[in-house]
Amino acid sequence: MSVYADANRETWVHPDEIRMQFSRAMSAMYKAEVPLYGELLVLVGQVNQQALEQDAELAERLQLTGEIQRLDMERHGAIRLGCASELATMRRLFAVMGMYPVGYYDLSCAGVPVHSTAFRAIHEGSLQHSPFRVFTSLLRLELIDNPELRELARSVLERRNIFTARVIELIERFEQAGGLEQTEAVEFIEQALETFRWHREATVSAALYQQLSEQHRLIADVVAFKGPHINHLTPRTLDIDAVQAGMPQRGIEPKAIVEGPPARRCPILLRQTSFKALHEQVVFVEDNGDWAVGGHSARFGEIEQRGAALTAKGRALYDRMLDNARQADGDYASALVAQFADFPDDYASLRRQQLAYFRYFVSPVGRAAKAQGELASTLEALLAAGHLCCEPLVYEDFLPVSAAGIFQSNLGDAARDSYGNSANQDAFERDLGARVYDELALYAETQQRSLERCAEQLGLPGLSLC
Ligand code: OOG
Ligand code: NI
Repeated sequence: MSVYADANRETWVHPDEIRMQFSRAMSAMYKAEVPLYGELLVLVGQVNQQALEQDAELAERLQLTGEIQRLDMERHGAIRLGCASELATMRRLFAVMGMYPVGYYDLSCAGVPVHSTAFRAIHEGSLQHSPFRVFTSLLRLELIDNPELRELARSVLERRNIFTARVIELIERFEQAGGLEQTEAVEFIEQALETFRWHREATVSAALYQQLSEQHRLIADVVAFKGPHINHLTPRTLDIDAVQAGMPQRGIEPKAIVEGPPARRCPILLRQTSFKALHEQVVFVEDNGDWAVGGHSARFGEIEQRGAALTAKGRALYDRMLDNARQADGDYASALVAQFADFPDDYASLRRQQLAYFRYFVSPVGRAAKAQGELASTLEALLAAGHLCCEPLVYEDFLPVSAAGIFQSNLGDAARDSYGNSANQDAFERDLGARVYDELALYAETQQRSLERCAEQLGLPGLSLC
Protein backbone atom coordinates (compact mmCIF):
# COMPACT_ATOMS: atom_id res chain seq x y z
CA MET A 1 0.00 0.00 0.00
CA SER A 2 1.21 3.48 -0.69
CA VAL A 3 1.60 5.82 2.26
CA TYR A 4 1.04 9.55 2.41
CA ALA A 5 2.92 12.32 4.08
CA ASP A 6 1.29 14.26 6.86
CA ALA A 7 2.60 16.98 9.14
CA ASN A 8 2.44 14.52 12.05
CA ARG A 9 3.02 11.13 10.57
CA GLU A 10 4.67 10.13 7.38
CA THR A 11 3.59 6.56 7.40
CA TRP A 12 -0.19 6.64 7.46
CA VAL A 13 -1.98 4.78 4.74
CA HIS A 14 -4.24 7.15 2.83
CA PRO A 15 -7.96 6.49 3.44
CA ASP A 16 -8.44 6.30 -0.36
CA GLU A 17 -5.95 3.46 -0.45
CA ILE A 18 -7.61 1.65 2.48
CA ARG A 19 -10.92 1.93 0.63
CA MET A 20 -9.43 0.54 -2.56
CA GLN A 21 -7.88 -2.42 -0.74
CA PHE A 22 -11.05 -3.01 1.23
CA SER A 23 -13.16 -3.04 -1.91
CA ARG A 24 -10.80 -5.62 -3.44
CA ALA A 25 -10.97 -7.79 -0.33
CA MET A 26 -14.77 -7.50 -0.28
CA SER A 27 -14.99 -8.48 -3.94
CA ALA A 28 -12.78 -11.55 -3.35
CA MET A 29 -14.89 -12.57 -0.36
CA TYR A 30 -18.16 -12.19 -2.25
CA LYS A 31 -16.81 -14.10 -5.22
CA ALA A 32 -15.98 -16.99 -2.90
CA GLU A 33 -19.37 -16.77 -1.16
CA VAL A 34 -21.49 -16.27 -4.32
CA PRO A 35 -19.74 -17.79 -7.37
CA LEU A 36 -22.46 -16.45 -9.69
CA TYR A 37 -21.11 -12.98 -8.94
CA GLY A 38 -17.77 -14.10 -10.42
CA GLU A 39 -19.63 -15.23 -13.57
CA LEU A 40 -21.29 -11.84 -13.80
CA LEU A 41 -17.91 -10.09 -13.55
CA VAL A 42 -16.61 -12.12 -16.49
CA LEU A 43 -19.67 -11.26 -18.58
CA VAL A 44 -19.43 -7.56 -17.72
CA GLY A 45 -15.70 -7.57 -18.57
CA GLN A 46 -16.45 -9.02 -22.01
CA VAL A 47 -19.30 -6.62 -22.73
CA ASN A 48 -17.19 -3.62 -21.69
CA GLN A 49 -14.32 -4.74 -23.89
CA GLN A 50 -16.68 -5.09 -26.83
CA ALA A 51 -18.28 -1.70 -26.20
CA LEU A 52 -14.86 -0.03 -26.21
CA GLU A 53 -13.80 -1.82 -29.40
CA GLN A 54 -16.99 -0.89 -31.21
CA ASP A 55 -17.12 2.74 -30.16
CA ALA A 56 -13.84 4.59 -30.58
CA GLU A 57 -15.39 7.88 -29.54
CA LEU A 58 -16.61 6.39 -26.26
CA ALA A 59 -13.15 4.94 -25.61
CA GLU A 60 -11.61 8.34 -26.23
CA ARG A 61 -13.98 10.17 -23.87
CA LEU A 62 -13.36 7.63 -21.11
CA GLN A 63 -9.65 8.09 -21.61
CA LEU A 64 -9.93 11.87 -21.35
CA THR A 65 -11.86 11.78 -18.07
CA GLY A 66 -9.84 8.92 -16.57
CA GLU A 67 -13.04 6.84 -16.31
CA ILE A 68 -11.30 4.05 -18.17
CA GLN A 69 -8.93 3.46 -15.24
CA ARG A 70 -11.62 3.06 -12.64
CA LEU A 71 -14.11 1.18 -14.79
CA ASP A 72 -12.94 -2.34 -13.94
CA MET A 73 -12.52 -1.75 -10.24
CA GLU A 74 -15.81 0.02 -9.79
CA ARG A 75 -18.23 -1.67 -7.39
CA HIS A 76 -21.04 -0.77 -5.11
CA GLY A 77 -22.48 -2.98 -2.42
CA ALA A 78 -25.41 -2.83 -0.03
CA ILE A 79 -26.08 -3.64 3.60
CA ARG A 80 -29.12 -3.38 5.86
CA LEU A 81 -28.68 -2.39 9.50
CA GLY A 82 -30.95 -3.05 12.43
CA CYS A 83 -30.58 -0.14 14.83
CA ALA A 84 -29.26 3.36 15.38
CA SER A 85 -26.07 2.33 17.18
CA GLU A 86 -25.11 0.04 14.29
CA LEU A 87 -25.58 2.91 11.85
CA ALA A 88 -23.58 5.36 13.95
CA THR A 89 -20.65 2.94 14.32
CA MET A 90 -20.82 2.07 10.64
CA ARG A 91 -20.41 5.77 9.85
CA ARG A 92 -17.19 5.81 11.92
CA LEU A 93 -15.95 2.62 10.26
CA PHE A 94 -16.51 4.00 6.76
CA ALA A 95 -14.79 7.27 7.70
CA VAL A 96 -11.53 5.31 8.14
CA MET A 97 -11.81 4.53 4.42
CA GLY A 98 -12.69 8.10 3.41
CA MET A 99 -16.37 7.25 2.88
CA TYR A 100 -19.04 9.69 4.02
CA PRO A 101 -22.83 9.54 4.01
CA VAL A 102 -24.22 11.17 0.87
CA GLY A 103 -27.92 11.62 0.20
CA TYR A 104 -31.07 10.46 1.96
CA TYR A 105 -33.31 7.83 0.38
CA ASP A 106 -36.78 7.11 1.72
CA LEU A 107 -37.96 3.70 0.57
CA SER A 108 -40.96 3.43 2.86
CA CYS A 109 -43.11 5.16 0.24
CA ALA A 110 -42.38 2.17 -2.01
CA GLY A 111 -43.35 -0.36 0.64
CA VAL A 112 -39.84 -1.16 1.91
CA PRO A 113 -39.52 -0.35 5.65
CA VAL A 114 -36.07 1.27 5.53
CA HIS A 115 -34.41 4.58 4.87
CA SER A 116 -30.91 4.80 3.51
CA THR A 117 -27.81 6.72 2.59
CA ALA A 118 -24.79 5.91 0.46
CA PHE A 119 -21.31 5.94 1.97
CA ARG A 120 -18.81 7.09 -0.65
CA ALA A 121 -15.84 9.32 -1.33
CA ILE A 122 -16.82 12.94 -1.93
CA HIS A 123 -13.94 14.52 -3.84
CA GLU A 124 -13.37 13.78 -7.54
CA GLY A 125 -9.72 12.88 -6.85
CA SER A 126 -10.75 10.32 -4.24
CA LEU A 127 -13.55 8.99 -6.42
CA GLN A 128 -10.99 8.48 -9.15
CA HIS A 129 -8.73 6.51 -6.81
CA SER A 130 -11.58 4.22 -5.75
CA PRO A 131 -15.26 4.83 -6.45
CA PHE A 132 -16.37 2.06 -4.04
CA ARG A 133 -19.73 2.89 -2.40
CA VAL A 134 -22.05 1.13 0.00
CA PHE A 135 -25.81 1.69 -0.09
CA THR A 136 -26.66 1.46 3.60
CA SER A 137 -30.19 1.02 4.87
CA LEU A 138 -31.58 1.25 8.36
CA LEU A 139 -34.56 -0.90 9.26
CA ARG A 140 -37.49 1.11 10.61
CA LEU A 141 -38.87 -1.03 13.37
CA GLU A 142 -41.47 1.63 14.10
CA LEU A 143 -43.16 0.66 10.83
CA ILE A 144 -43.88 -2.89 12.09
CA ASP A 145 -47.54 -2.71 13.00
CA ASN A 146 -47.67 -5.63 15.44
CA PRO A 147 -46.37 -4.24 18.79
CA GLU A 148 -45.31 -7.59 20.25
CA LEU A 149 -43.33 -8.55 17.18
CA ARG A 150 -41.79 -5.09 17.10
CA GLU A 151 -40.54 -5.46 20.65
CA LEU A 152 -39.30 -8.97 20.03
CA ALA A 153 -37.33 -7.79 16.99
CA ARG A 154 -35.93 -4.90 19.00
CA SER A 155 -34.71 -7.17 21.77
CA VAL A 156 -33.06 -9.59 19.32
CA LEU A 157 -31.25 -6.68 17.66
CA GLU A 158 -30.18 -5.21 21.00
CA ARG A 159 -28.40 -8.42 21.90
CA ARG A 160 -26.24 -8.62 18.79
CA ASN A 161 -22.90 -6.96 18.21
CA ILE A 162 -21.93 -6.74 14.56
CA PHE A 163 -18.41 -5.36 15.03
CA THR A 164 -15.28 -7.14 16.25
CA ALA A 165 -13.66 -5.69 19.37
CA ARG A 166 -10.47 -5.08 17.39
CA VAL A 167 -12.14 -3.08 14.64
CA ILE A 168 -13.58 -0.75 17.27
CA GLU A 169 -10.09 -0.26 18.71
CA LEU A 170 -8.72 0.52 15.27
CA ILE A 171 -11.54 2.99 14.56
CA GLU A 172 -10.77 4.75 17.84
CA ARG A 173 -7.09 4.77 17.02
CA PHE A 174 -7.85 6.34 13.65
CA GLU A 175 -10.04 8.98 15.26
CA GLN A 176 -7.51 9.84 17.94
CA ALA A 177 -4.27 9.69 15.97
CA GLY A 178 -5.67 10.89 12.64
CA GLY A 179 -4.57 7.91 10.57
CA LEU A 180 -3.55 4.25 10.51
CA GLU A 181 -0.11 2.77 9.98
CA GLN A 182 0.40 0.11 7.35
CA THR A 183 0.04 -2.92 9.64
CA GLU A 184 -2.98 -1.35 11.33
CA ALA A 185 -4.60 -0.66 7.98
CA VAL A 186 -4.13 -4.28 6.91
CA GLU A 187 -5.64 -5.46 10.16
CA PHE A 188 -8.47 -2.95 9.88
CA ILE A 189 -9.43 -4.35 6.47
CA GLU A 190 -9.48 -7.92 7.78
CA GLN A 191 -11.46 -6.99 10.85
CA ALA A 192 -13.93 -4.72 9.05
CA LEU A 193 -14.61 -7.46 6.52
CA GLU A 194 -15.89 -9.70 9.33
CA THR A 195 -18.94 -7.47 9.75
CA PHE A 196 -19.99 -8.03 6.13
CA ARG A 197 -19.51 -11.78 6.05
CA TRP A 198 -22.34 -14.24 5.52
CA HIS A 199 -23.28 -16.46 8.49
CA ARG A 200 -25.49 -19.41 7.83
CA GLU A 201 -26.46 -19.69 11.50
CA ALA A 202 -29.49 -17.55 12.29
CA THR A 203 -29.90 -16.01 15.73
CA VAL A 204 -33.59 -16.88 16.03
CA SER A 205 -35.89 -19.90 15.88
CA ALA A 206 -37.56 -21.04 12.67
CA ALA A 207 -40.90 -19.92 14.11
CA LEU A 208 -39.73 -16.39 14.87
CA TYR A 209 -38.04 -16.17 11.46
CA GLN A 210 -41.37 -17.11 9.90
CA GLN A 211 -43.23 -14.47 11.88
CA LEU A 212 -40.71 -11.76 10.95
CA SER A 213 -40.81 -12.86 7.35
CA GLU A 214 -44.58 -12.60 7.24
CA GLN A 215 -44.34 -8.96 8.35
CA HIS A 216 -41.80 -8.32 5.61
CA ARG A 217 -39.05 -10.49 4.15
CA LEU A 218 -36.63 -7.66 4.70
CA ILE A 219 -37.33 -7.60 8.43
CA ALA A 220 -36.37 -11.28 8.69
CA ASP A 221 -33.21 -10.65 6.69
CA VAL A 222 -32.08 -7.94 9.08
CA VAL A 223 -33.26 -9.28 12.42
CA ALA A 224 -32.64 -13.03 12.15
CA PHE A 225 -28.91 -13.00 11.39
CA LYS A 226 -25.67 -12.22 13.16
CA GLY A 227 -24.68 -9.29 11.02
CA PRO A 228 -25.37 -7.13 7.97
CA HIS A 229 -24.06 -9.54 5.32
CA ILE A 230 -23.20 -7.72 2.10
CA ASN A 231 -26.19 -8.58 -0.05
CA HIS A 232 -24.77 -7.74 -3.48
CA LEU A 233 -21.80 -6.20 -5.22
CA THR A 234 -22.33 -4.36 -8.45
CA PRO A 235 -19.84 -3.89 -11.28
CA ARG A 236 -20.26 -1.05 -13.77
CA THR A 237 -20.94 -1.82 -17.41
CA LEU A 238 -20.84 0.31 -20.53
CA ASP A 239 -23.79 -1.56 -22.07
CA ILE A 240 -26.38 -2.79 -19.62
CA ASP A 241 -28.77 -4.05 -22.30
CA ALA A 242 -26.07 -6.36 -23.65
CA VAL A 243 -25.42 -7.75 -20.17
CA GLN A 244 -29.15 -8.17 -19.48
CA ALA A 245 -29.46 -10.11 -22.75
CA GLY A 246 -26.33 -12.15 -22.05
CA MET A 247 -27.30 -13.32 -18.55
CA PRO A 248 -29.70 -16.17 -19.39
CA GLN A 249 -27.11 -17.80 -21.68
CA ARG A 250 -24.89 -18.13 -18.64
CA GLY A 251 -27.60 -19.56 -16.46
CA ILE A 252 -28.14 -16.26 -14.64
CA GLU A 253 -31.79 -15.24 -14.27
CA PRO A 254 -32.17 -11.45 -14.57
CA LYS A 255 -35.00 -9.38 -13.10
CA ALA A 256 -37.69 -8.47 -15.60
CA ILE A 257 -36.89 -4.82 -16.29
CA VAL A 258 -33.90 -2.52 -16.21
CA GLU A 259 -34.51 0.23 -13.64
CA GLY A 260 -33.90 3.90 -14.37
CA PRO A 261 -33.99 5.91 -17.60
CA PRO A 262 -34.30 4.23 -21.02
CA ALA A 263 -31.28 3.55 -23.25
CA ARG A 264 -30.04 6.82 -24.75
CA ARG A 265 -27.20 8.17 -26.87
CA CYS A 266 -26.09 10.24 -23.88
CA PRO A 267 -26.67 8.14 -20.76
CA ILE A 268 -28.01 9.97 -17.71
CA LEU A 269 -28.03 9.02 -14.02
CA LEU A 270 -28.10 5.29 -13.48
CA ARG A 271 -29.57 2.20 -15.11
CA GLN A 272 -29.58 -1.00 -13.05
CA THR A 273 -30.64 -4.60 -13.23
CA SER A 274 -30.01 -7.60 -11.01
CA PHE A 275 -30.18 -11.36 -10.87
CA LYS A 276 -32.52 -13.05 -8.46
CA ALA A 277 -31.43 -13.76 -4.91
CA LEU A 278 -30.09 -17.24 -4.31
CA HIS A 279 -31.93 -19.69 -2.11
CA GLU A 280 -29.44 -20.58 0.61
CA GLN A 281 -29.48 -23.09 3.40
CA VAL A 282 -29.47 -21.66 6.91
CA VAL A 283 -29.86 -23.12 10.39
CA PHE A 284 -32.17 -21.74 13.04
CA VAL A 285 -31.67 -22.08 16.79
CA GLU A 286 -34.71 -23.50 18.47
CA ASP A 287 -35.73 -22.38 21.94
CA ASN A 288 -34.54 -25.71 23.39
CA GLY A 289 -31.09 -25.17 21.81
CA ASP A 290 -31.58 -27.60 18.89
CA TRP A 291 -30.71 -26.62 15.31
CA ALA A 292 -33.29 -26.65 12.53
CA VAL A 293 -32.30 -26.51 8.88
CA GLY A 294 -34.17 -24.00 6.68
CA GLY A 295 -33.69 -21.61 3.77
CA HIS A 296 -33.29 -17.89 3.19
CA SER A 297 -32.85 -15.73 0.08
CA ALA A 298 -31.04 -12.47 0.41
CA ARG A 299 -27.94 -12.33 -1.69
CA PHE A 300 -27.98 -11.43 -5.34
CA GLY A 301 -25.94 -9.81 -8.11
CA GLU A 302 -26.53 -6.50 -9.81
CA ILE A 303 -25.05 -4.47 -12.65
CA GLU A 304 -25.22 -0.79 -13.35
CA GLN A 305 -24.54 1.64 -16.15
CA ARG A 306 -23.74 5.16 -15.02
CA GLY A 307 -24.38 8.34 -16.96
CA ALA A 308 -24.38 12.08 -16.43
CA ALA A 309 -25.15 13.61 -13.02
CA LEU A 310 -28.23 15.81 -13.40
CA THR A 311 -28.77 19.20 -11.81
CA ALA A 312 -31.87 19.83 -9.68
CA LYS A 313 -33.61 21.00 -12.86
CA GLY A 314 -32.59 17.90 -14.81
CA ARG A 315 -33.56 15.67 -11.94
CA ALA A 316 -37.01 17.21 -11.64
CA LEU A 317 -37.52 16.52 -15.35
CA TYR A 318 -36.32 12.93 -14.90
CA ASP A 319 -38.62 12.35 -11.92
CA ARG A 320 -41.60 13.71 -13.80
CA MET A 321 -41.00 11.61 -16.90
CA LEU A 322 -40.34 8.46 -14.89
CA ASP A 323 -43.47 9.01 -12.88
CA ASN A 324 -45.56 9.45 -16.01
CA ALA A 325 -44.14 6.25 -17.50
CA ARG A 326 -44.97 4.34 -14.33
CA GLN A 327 -48.54 5.64 -14.34
CA ALA A 328 -49.05 4.82 -18.02
CA ASP A 329 -51.09 1.79 -19.07
CA GLY A 330 -49.62 -0.88 -21.28
CA ASP A 331 -46.05 -1.88 -21.93
CA TYR A 332 -43.68 -0.16 -19.48
CA ALA A 333 -40.61 -0.21 -21.73
CA SER A 334 -42.43 1.59 -24.56
CA ALA A 335 -44.04 4.05 -22.15
CA LEU A 336 -40.59 4.86 -20.77
CA VAL A 337 -39.13 5.52 -24.21
CA ALA A 338 -42.15 7.64 -25.16
CA GLN A 339 -41.96 9.71 -21.98
CA PHE A 340 -38.26 10.41 -22.31
CA ALA A 341 -38.50 11.44 -25.97
CA ASP A 342 -38.35 15.10 -24.92
CA PHE A 343 -35.38 14.78 -22.58
CA PRO A 344 -32.54 16.37 -24.60
CA ASP A 345 -30.17 13.64 -25.76
CA ASP A 346 -27.04 15.53 -26.75
CA TYR A 347 -24.45 16.87 -24.35
CA ALA A 348 -24.52 20.38 -25.79
CA SER A 349 -28.23 20.78 -24.94
CA LEU A 350 -27.85 19.10 -21.55
CA ARG A 351 -25.16 21.63 -20.74
CA ARG A 352 -26.76 24.72 -22.25
CA GLN A 353 -30.08 24.04 -20.58
CA GLN A 354 -28.24 23.35 -17.31
CA LEU A 355 -29.76 19.90 -16.99
CA ALA A 356 -26.46 18.15 -16.17
CA TYR A 357 -23.13 18.89 -14.46
CA PHE A 358 -19.91 19.01 -16.47
CA ARG A 359 -16.19 18.98 -16.00
CA TYR A 360 -14.15 21.38 -18.15
CA PHE A 361 -10.69 20.87 -19.66
CA VAL A 362 -8.26 23.14 -21.50
CA SER A 363 -7.65 21.70 -24.99
CA PRO A 364 -4.33 21.76 -26.89
CA VAL A 365 -5.96 24.41 -29.13
CA GLY A 366 -6.68 26.44 -26.02
CA ARG A 367 -3.08 26.21 -24.87
CA ALA A 368 -1.86 27.33 -28.29
CA ALA A 369 -4.36 30.21 -28.32
CA LYS A 370 -3.14 31.31 -24.92
CA ALA A 371 0.46 31.31 -26.11
CA GLN A 372 -0.55 33.51 -29.05
CA GLY A 373 -2.68 35.78 -26.91
CA GLU A 374 -5.81 34.87 -28.88
CA LEU A 375 -8.00 33.45 -26.18
CA ALA A 376 -11.73 34.00 -26.08
CA SER A 377 -12.90 35.33 -22.75
CA THR A 378 -16.29 33.86 -21.86
CA LEU A 379 -16.98 30.21 -21.20
CA GLU A 380 -19.33 29.93 -24.16
CA ALA A 381 -16.85 31.57 -26.51
CA LEU A 382 -14.00 29.37 -25.25
CA LEU A 383 -16.09 26.27 -25.87
CA ALA A 384 -17.20 27.48 -29.29
CA ALA A 385 -13.59 28.17 -30.28
CA GLY A 386 -12.53 24.75 -29.04
CA HIS A 387 -10.23 26.28 -26.42
CA LEU A 388 -12.08 24.38 -23.75
CA CYS A 389 -13.85 21.06 -23.92
CA CYS A 390 -16.16 19.44 -21.43
CA GLU A 391 -17.42 16.03 -20.34
CA PRO A 392 -20.44 15.27 -18.16
CA LEU A 393 -19.79 14.39 -14.53
CA VAL A 394 -20.61 10.78 -13.78
CA TYR A 395 -23.55 10.24 -11.41
CA GLU A 396 -22.06 8.70 -8.26
CA ASP A 397 -25.29 8.15 -6.32
CA PHE A 398 -28.45 6.07 -6.34
CA LEU A 399 -32.12 6.47 -7.28
CA PRO A 400 -34.85 5.71 -4.75
CA VAL A 401 -37.40 4.34 -7.21
CA SER A 402 -34.77 2.07 -8.77
CA ALA A 403 -33.50 0.98 -5.36
CA ALA A 404 -37.03 0.04 -4.32
CA GLY A 405 -37.38 -2.00 -7.53
CA ILE A 406 -34.12 -3.83 -6.80
CA PHE A 407 -35.21 -4.50 -3.20
CA GLN A 408 -38.57 -5.82 -4.30
CA SER A 409 -37.30 -8.09 -7.04
CA ASN A 410 -34.92 -9.69 -4.58
CA LEU A 411 -37.16 -9.98 -1.63
CA GLY A 412 -39.49 -11.86 -3.94
CA ASP A 413 -42.43 -9.97 -2.47
CA ALA A 414 -45.53 -9.20 -4.37
CA ALA A 415 -45.92 -5.44 -4.52
CA ARG A 416 -47.13 -4.27 -1.15
CA ASP A 417 -48.68 -1.13 0.18
CA SER A 418 -46.59 1.87 0.88
CA TYR A 419 -46.04 2.87 4.47
CA GLY A 420 -47.49 6.25 3.59
CA ASN A 421 -45.50 9.40 3.60
CA SER A 422 -43.06 8.61 6.39
CA ALA A 423 -39.76 10.01 5.12
CA ASN A 424 -37.83 11.25 8.11
CA GLN A 425 -34.39 12.55 7.30
CA ASP A 426 -34.00 14.21 10.70
CA ALA A 427 -34.54 10.93 12.53
CA PHE A 428 -32.11 9.20 10.17
CA GLU A 429 -29.45 11.83 10.77
CA ARG A 430 -29.99 11.66 14.52
CA ASP A 431 -29.40 7.89 14.39
CA LEU A 432 -26.43 8.35 12.09
CA GLY A 433 -24.94 10.98 14.37
CA ALA A 434 -24.24 13.33 11.45
CA ARG A 435 -25.90 15.16 8.59
CA VAL A 436 -25.78 13.55 5.19
CA TYR A 437 -24.02 15.42 2.38
CA ASP A 438 -26.17 16.96 -0.32
CA GLU A 439 -25.08 15.20 -3.51
CA LEU A 440 -26.03 18.09 -5.79
CA ALA A 441 -23.76 20.44 -3.85
CA LEU A 442 -20.89 17.95 -4.30
CA TYR A 443 -21.35 17.85 -8.09
CA ALA A 444 -21.60 21.63 -8.23
CA GLU A 445 -18.32 21.91 -6.30
CA THR A 446 -16.53 19.50 -8.63
CA GLN A 447 -17.80 21.44 -11.64
CA GLN A 448 -16.70 24.71 -10.06
CA ARG A 449 -13.22 23.37 -9.25
CA SER A 450 -12.78 22.34 -12.87
CA LEU A 451 -13.75 25.84 -14.04
CA GLU A 452 -11.28 27.36 -11.62
CA ARG A 453 -8.52 25.08 -12.85
CA CYS A 454 -9.24 26.06 -16.46
CA ALA A 455 -9.23 29.76 -15.61
CA GLU A 456 -5.93 29.34 -13.82
CA GLN A 457 -4.34 27.42 -16.69
CA LEU A 458 -5.49 30.00 -19.20
CA GLY A 459 -4.54 32.94 -17.01
CA LEU A 460 -8.12 34.25 -16.93
CA PRO A 461 -9.58 35.97 -13.86
CA GLY A 462 -12.42 33.46 -13.62
CA LEU A 463 -15.02 31.54 -15.61
CA SER A 464 -18.68 31.31 -14.86
CA LEU A 465 -21.51 29.31 -16.29
CA CYS A 466 -23.63 32.10 -17.67
C1 OOG B 1 -30.33 -2.32 -1.54
C2 OOG B 1 -31.08 -2.17 -2.82
C3 OOG B 1 -30.74 -0.89 -3.55
C4 OOG B 1 -29.28 -0.07 -5.45
O1 OOG B 1 -28.26 -0.24 -6.14
O2 OOG B 1 -30.11 0.82 -5.71
C5 OOG B 1 -29.49 -0.97 -4.33
C6 OOG B 1 -30.62 -3.59 -0.82
O3 OOG B 1 -31.22 -4.50 -1.38
O4 OOG B 1 -30.22 -3.67 0.35
O5 OOG B 1 -28.62 -1.73 -4.12
NI1 NI C 1 -27.26 -1.99 -5.64
